[in-house]
Amino acid sequence: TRVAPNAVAAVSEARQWDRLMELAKLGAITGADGAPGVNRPCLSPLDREARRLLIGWGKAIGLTPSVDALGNLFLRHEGTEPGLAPVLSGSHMDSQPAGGRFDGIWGVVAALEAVQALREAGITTKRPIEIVAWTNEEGGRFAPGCMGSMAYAGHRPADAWDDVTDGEGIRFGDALREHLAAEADIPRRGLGVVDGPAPHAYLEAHIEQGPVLEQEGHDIGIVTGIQGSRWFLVELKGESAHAGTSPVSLRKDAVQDMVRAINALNRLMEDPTDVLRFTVARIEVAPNSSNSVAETVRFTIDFRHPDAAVLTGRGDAIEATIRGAVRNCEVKVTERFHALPVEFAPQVTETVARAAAAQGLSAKRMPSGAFHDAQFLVPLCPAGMIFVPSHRGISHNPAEYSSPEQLAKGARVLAQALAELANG
Ligand code: HGY
Ligand code: MN
Ligand code: MN
Ligand code: MN
Repeated sequence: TRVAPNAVAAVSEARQWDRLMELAKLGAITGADGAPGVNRPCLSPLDREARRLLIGWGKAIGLTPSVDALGNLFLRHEGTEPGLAPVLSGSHMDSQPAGGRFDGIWGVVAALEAVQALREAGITTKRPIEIVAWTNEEGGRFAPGCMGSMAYAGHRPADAWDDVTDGEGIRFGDALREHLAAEADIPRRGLGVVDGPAPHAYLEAHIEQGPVLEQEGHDIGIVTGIQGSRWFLVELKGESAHAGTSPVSLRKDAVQDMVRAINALNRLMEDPTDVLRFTVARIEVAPNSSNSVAETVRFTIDFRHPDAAVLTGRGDAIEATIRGAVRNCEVKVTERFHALPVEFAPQVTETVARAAAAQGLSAKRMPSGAFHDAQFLVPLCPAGMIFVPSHRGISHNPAEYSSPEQLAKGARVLAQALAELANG
């Protein structure tokens, strides 16, 4: 850690920003009010182009790329003791359909920036450091999210999601096979703790995606943990009918039953303290015609809470609440994601706190409302996260913004923390 100051100094604000802007061209979209965002789905050609850019930058400084069976991408910085368990640092490169230029991808670019700074400062680390880009963190194209990190951690079998389809009916298993074939030139590696030892530690840099750090004027978030999340898919099957002739009393109207179900769920999820998060944001209706009564509806539920008892209690009541509210349709409820709340290890959070303090940065300990791949590393090794401010807390929106300076401060804390963890 004594050597870290020159690594910190070697972090380049401009190089990190330029790389992020280069990556932001891949899948660039324009949001409301002209906001520059990205739509870079996992396992897409755009995703592969972004990965090729990253691999090129990594190889240029002597890092070794590899890919595992879920397509998780690693760039390895060798340690002086190569046999030791590595320190892992990274995030995800896939984005929301109307995503921002920083969610996930900054954590991968920051890890590269930190490792590059260490190497340029001539700092060797006892342990290897591996930069990781996890497959499908967002769950936007294929639900659920965090497939890459869940499979790496042995939390679910690697083929658990092969039959999940995207909006065009493409199977995840097929998209993954095509992706791996397109990256056949990159060396293969085993799948995490399924095929090998656990990492020594994991540290993920990520934008806050909330308003706290900016509102309170802090540079760094020392993330203490992540709340729990549960995702459900609800499928209602009624009967299509003529909007003009069919009597309402005889209808099996899937949209009307969806409204009844959501109203009942809103009552179940009431929380005057506004801690609980309940979101319905993806709805598919068929036949989706203005004058045919809806035959089927599929809608998603995203339910989150920091308290495991509430996550279980209210989450387990979701299906019965829907069945009690629906009048005329058949109901099918499938749970697609269940991530328990996690607390990060003091060994990592204190390393982050010390680095921020050493660099004279204002830091705040805070939980994460967003889920992250780090959630699935917690059972394997000491894990933690570093946040930087998000302008007005906007994320999962093209207007998402963090400044070059804010991102550079995060990368400097990451560089110092990685230097310490990789020599521990
Ligand atoms: O939804 C989430 O919390 C993550 O940002 N994908
Ligand atoms: Mn993210
Ligand atoms: Mn996200
Ligand atoms: Mn994440």
